[in-house]
Amino acid sequence: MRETWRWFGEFDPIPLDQVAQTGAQGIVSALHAVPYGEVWPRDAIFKRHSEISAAGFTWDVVESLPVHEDIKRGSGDLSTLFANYRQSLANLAAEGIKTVCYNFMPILDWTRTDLAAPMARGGTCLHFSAARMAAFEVHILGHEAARGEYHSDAIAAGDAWFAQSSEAKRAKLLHAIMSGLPGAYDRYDVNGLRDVLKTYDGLTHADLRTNLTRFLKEVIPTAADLGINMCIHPDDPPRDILGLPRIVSNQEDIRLILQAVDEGANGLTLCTGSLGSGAGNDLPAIARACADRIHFVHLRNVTKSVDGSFSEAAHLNGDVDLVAVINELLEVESRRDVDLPFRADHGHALLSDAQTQTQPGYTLIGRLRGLAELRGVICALS
Ligand code: DNO
Repeated sequence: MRETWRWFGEFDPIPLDQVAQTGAQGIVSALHAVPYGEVWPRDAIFKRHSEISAAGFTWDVVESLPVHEDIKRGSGDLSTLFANYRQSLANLAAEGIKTVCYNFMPILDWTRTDLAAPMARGGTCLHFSAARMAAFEVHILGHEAARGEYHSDAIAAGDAWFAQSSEAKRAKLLHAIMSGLPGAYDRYDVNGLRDVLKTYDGLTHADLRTNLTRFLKEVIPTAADLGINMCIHPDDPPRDILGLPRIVSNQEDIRLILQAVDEGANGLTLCTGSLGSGAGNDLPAIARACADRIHFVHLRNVTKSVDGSFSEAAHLNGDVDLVAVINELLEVESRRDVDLPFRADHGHALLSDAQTQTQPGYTLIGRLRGLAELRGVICALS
């Protein structure tokens, strides 16, 4: 398995010469400053690639080439957006970058309610409290119907939290929920979020699936011609949120997507942390079932609670059996004769990490710890 490290370019306070000391060989990066829907210019790709190469790395994966919201909503004439996406793929292929990750989560990317939850022995982790998410949906956004979407314990605890929460705590919660979008993207305030949510009013799971299939039919043939493997990232958390449908949350969802355009170029980012926070998801089984179509791997762990909450755990300490997942992946690699790029996805904020304002979860020491542990597992199993 090929060790990679996510680097946010100009938005990353961790320079590549420090990343080099982690031992990772490849970089996962994106042009975060390009607005969604616009073509990634060839010269900007070249510049990023040169920086990465000059530091002694390969640029192995693009994460992400974002999909414009209009494509997810299926609204209006999408021909320019599809053409732009294809052009970005062509520009990436011309620079030799052949693995492209994306997601199809409406509006938000990953969602947490606490970006610095204290851990027992020091350091902090990212945390999703079903209670606070429920409080946000029900009380702050005013979506009474959301009560039906959460475990009764989470609803009760969320009501109690809201009743005693200060304005500052509510603002902090909004900030945490909005933090999943790296780079220069829109952050919404409560009214802005309400407005953008309205643009998805009435969109069902079936509609979103139709829109994803349409997107795949528009871009996968081009990707295949260019030798690019596309790999969809699962929903995080793998459940509907804010009343928005989500369609990449479990093994059956993934099966439908891979089948919708049944070609190798239509693949999966196996994210053990995102899928791992879904109660019914068996990660080694998903790895086995999707073996031929996994092109990129995020290794991360979570500890789940019955009410739907979860905390990001140390890479080898959570509910997901990462040793078993890695074992499956090593088999996939030998059968397909590929070297799958993986990265230690997220890390705790440990030791001096607290002094550097990184993208949430993308710490130096926490991820280095995760990578080192995973490297040990891979080495032992191989
Ligand atoms: C979170 C990441 C996601 C991922 C996108 C891919 O840390 O795994 O934000 O990059 O969902 O499109």
